[in-house]
Amino acid sequence: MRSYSKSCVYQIYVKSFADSNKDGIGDIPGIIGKLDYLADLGVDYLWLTPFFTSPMNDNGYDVADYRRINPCFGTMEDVERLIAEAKKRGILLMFDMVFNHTSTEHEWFRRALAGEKEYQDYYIFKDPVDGKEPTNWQSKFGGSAWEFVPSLGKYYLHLFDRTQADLNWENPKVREELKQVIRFWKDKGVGGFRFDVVNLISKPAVWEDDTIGDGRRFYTDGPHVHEYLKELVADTGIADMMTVGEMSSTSVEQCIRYTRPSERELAMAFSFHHLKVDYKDGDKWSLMEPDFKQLRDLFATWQEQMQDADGWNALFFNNHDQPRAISRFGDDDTYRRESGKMLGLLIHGMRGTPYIYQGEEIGTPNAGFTTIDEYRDVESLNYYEILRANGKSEAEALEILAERSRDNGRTPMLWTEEEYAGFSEREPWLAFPRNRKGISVEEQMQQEDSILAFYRKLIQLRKELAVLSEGDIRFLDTPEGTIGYERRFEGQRLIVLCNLCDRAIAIPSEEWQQGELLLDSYEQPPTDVTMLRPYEGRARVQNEK
Ligand code: TEU
Ligand code: CA
Repeated sequence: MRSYSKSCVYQIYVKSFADSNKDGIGDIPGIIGKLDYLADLGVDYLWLTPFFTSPMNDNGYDVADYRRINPCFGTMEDVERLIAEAKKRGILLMFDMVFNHTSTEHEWFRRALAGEKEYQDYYIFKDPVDGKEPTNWQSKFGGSAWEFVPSLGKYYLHLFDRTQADLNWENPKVREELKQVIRFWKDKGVGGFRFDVVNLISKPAVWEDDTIGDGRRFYTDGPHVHEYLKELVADTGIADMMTVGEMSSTSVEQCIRYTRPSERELAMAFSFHHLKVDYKDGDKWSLMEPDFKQLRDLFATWQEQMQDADGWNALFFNNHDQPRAISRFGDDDTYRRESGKMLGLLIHGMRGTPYIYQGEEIGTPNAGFTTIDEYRDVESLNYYEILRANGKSEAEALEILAERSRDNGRTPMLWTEEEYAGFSEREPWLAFPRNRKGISVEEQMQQEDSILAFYRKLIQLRKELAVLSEGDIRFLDTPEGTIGYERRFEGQRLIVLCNLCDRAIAIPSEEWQQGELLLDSYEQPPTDVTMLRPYEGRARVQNEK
């Protein structure tokens, strides 16, 4: 049994959670003011997106100093107070360690630019090849992954924005510096860590063009990644802490190695294959309806194979990089309540540790932006230009952004129905979702059958029902458009059935309709148990005598 099998993590996008000093930007004191809400929800960990010193070109994922607080978010005193106040309520903090790259404003990079050889070796500087970029690799935010520095006559690698320079993990000094950062925060009482794109840290020994892709196959789950992780974990003593690695374009086999307790790497991993089932030909910027058969098969593969090999999944539909699942896979209008609950049940019923992203628990929809000046995200702004340059009309490009932009998940938290949603008392840095009527914490606190109340129950049940936290999982052969699985533990069986479509679907098996109805995304219990209503999610428990 894992110490975190009964736990639930709540992710806070600091910039958009709660603004205490009325400057339109969420901050650390704002979070302190909401700790009672989070304790009442029942979550065990808070993962905070980066709030360290940063020029904010990628909203803090471009760190200029890992030990200092960006003044727009507060002070070190605020952070220490947050850790202490959370602890009083039985909640631990997880900080976001962005160790694949630093901001180009980091002191190490500045010294590298100034010509200090020692610091040039902290990054990946390469000579031009035939007067051009060393390889044809592409940045994940569009354009080349190499930036030329005329004063040095060299290129540096940046897998993300040009102001996010990739660190050279081959250099033991870099690894030691990063260990010091972990020790620093661990000593402050932080309860866990999230590691940003940590499966990209080990770059290949040979630098070559990618003739079939953007270069990712050379550095994803790279040659020394497991070695580096083991070293980082052992030397900082975090093997038994709550840790999660963000794994970009990874495989089940790799995630087994990252998370199997005997490997002493990480507690769990985020993988993203299930969030690409609406990408046409794997391209995020080509729209397609979600393929629910593929979604079901991906869940089945990841759940069953990780289980069989003693791996552990982080369970999630939403984060700060994703459009809102309720708008993507549910119905954020007519069936908002039913589909919001159903998607919650689908995630929380599985084997792993569930993550809730702020606003998910009240069914926050996509932003609904219709003009380019409403967007803030560097990736969205870059891709808008790329789409336009590739011949898309303004309307087409905006339609794609409305579905795919990361800003969909970054709109400020809807606490109340007031003009500034109780988030701030002035215009926030990013607009609220266009469609927000009836969607607020205040409103849903009053209702017994709200999405919020349902999430509270899901979190509670994981603590009470061993079959949920410890049970084995097996996927059921349910009709297309539905996803079903069973969990089993010590004579108890839990059956979860979810309908992802806007029409009723017949569920043939008698055996799945038996037992006590534990949860239903509809307020009224089913009249015909052999049917799943539109967007219905249903969980039953059976006890074998
Ligand atoms: O994200 C890594 C990442 O590759 C994606 O989620 C990315 O946003 C998407 O693939 C683009 O289509 C992490 C952070 O979560 C993200 O916010 C940062 O921008 C990124 O790393 C760089 O630090
Ligand atoms: Ca503020």
